[in-house]
Order: sequence, then structure tokens, then C-alpha cells
Amino acid sequence: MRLDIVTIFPEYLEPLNVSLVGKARTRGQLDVRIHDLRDWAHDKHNTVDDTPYGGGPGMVMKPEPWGEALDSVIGSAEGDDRPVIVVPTPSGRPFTQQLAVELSAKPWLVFTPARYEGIDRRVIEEYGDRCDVRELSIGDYVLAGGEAPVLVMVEAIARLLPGVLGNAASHQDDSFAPGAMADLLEGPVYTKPPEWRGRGIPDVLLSGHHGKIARWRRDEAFRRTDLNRPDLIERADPAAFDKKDREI
Ligand code: 6GU
Repeated sequence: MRLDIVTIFPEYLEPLNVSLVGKARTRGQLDVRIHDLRDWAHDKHNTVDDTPYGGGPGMVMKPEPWGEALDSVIGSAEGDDRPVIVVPTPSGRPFTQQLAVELSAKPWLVFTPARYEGIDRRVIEEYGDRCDVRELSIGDYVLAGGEAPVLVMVEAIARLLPGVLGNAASHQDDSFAPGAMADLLEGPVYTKPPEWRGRGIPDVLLSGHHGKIARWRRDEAFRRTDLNRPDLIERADPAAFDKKDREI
């Protein structure tokens, strides 16, 4: 997968050299190209923002540098060879695990993290005519810019790429992944030693009884979801839970 990121803070994206994403890059599974938007700002101060039409606080990112940057990155790509453009914005649709799965199947993503009050609307319209543009938010809070959301989205997407995660099974039972635990948060986990500071582990996990262990994990997942995210249980199809219960 190829990822291009256009930003005024390339150094903000240095965490992409580390850990899972960094390893995917050195292994050649992920081709990440970071671009400085100011390379396409041509005045003496490399200006990328200006005051909003209609007044109001803050600054808006100017269309010309974004237009030149995206033309340069996208080049002459046509049809299915064009990238999906991801525009991080608190006004976007929620970025979910389902979207991470969908985007992880694309060959090429371009991210446009903005600072200030966002990018001149005409840029989104212009590239929306040519490419699949997704305006996405990572949650109901406001950040100072889209760079941290890009780190979040890239990590969520990269770990789904074939061969990136050590154990292919390990994202099958992720919270929010489709499957037996669909719509439930993951329950608690334990490892050695069997006793720590006087605290043991649930006997069922030592029983070797796979059916009972699966049932226990499901009950714990349900309990944690009820406690932390009751909205997920209310939203779920009760029939789906009953069916999954019969499978265990
Ligand atoms: Cl994608 N950008 C900004 N600036 N704030 C956010 C966000 C994105 N998602 C949630 N808050």
C-alpha cells in the first residue's frame, strides 16, 4: 500500500518510523511519502493560510498550495489508479473499524491533515470530482490539527495489511471486528505468574475446557461492554447475540 501525507508539520509524523508501521515500511509492505505543503507555497513567507471570507475567528488554509500539492502527488493517475483522499476533520464522518477494513484494501491513500480552521471548501469539491474523497473524524472532541488523527488512522489501517501483524488471528477478535465477538468490547486478559501480589487468575482459564473458556470470555466481554459502552449493546441485533451464544 502507498500512503502520501501532505502536512505543514512533517516532523509530527515521525512516529510513523516506529513500531508496527515503521517495521511495515522497512519490510516494504507500506510505502509512506511525507510532503511539506509549504513546498507549494511560493511567496516570501511560504503562506498557506488566510482570513476567512464572511469574518470570524481563526484562519483558513488557502486553496492554491493544496491544489498544487495534490496535483503533484496524484500526478497523471486516471480511473482506478487514482488514490482515495482522506481529509481529517472534526466535521467528518466517524472513522470506524469498518472503514479501517475498507481503506486497508485500497492500493493508495492520500491524507491531507489541516491546521487552522480547515481547508478552503473548493479544494474538497475539486478533488471530489476526480477522486473518492472521505472527510473523516476520529471522535467527538476537537484537536488542533489533523496530524494526530492521521497517525491514528494509519496505525488502524496498517495493522490490517496482510503480513503486517505477526499473528493473523490476532485482529479477528479485536473489539469492533466482525466475528464471534462482534459488537462487544474485549474482556480482561492474564499471563504468568499465576499469582501476583496475592491476586490469582480466574480458575476457568486454567481448566483446559475450551468451551467453558469461550463462554467465560463472552460473558466478560458482555459485562465490560455493558459497563463502558452500553450504546453498543442497545445498537446490536439481539438475534445476533443469541446465534453467537449457540455457537459457543
Ligand atoms: Cl480528524 N481533526 C481535528 N482537528 N480534530 C478532530 C478530528 C480530526 N477528529 C476528532 N477531532
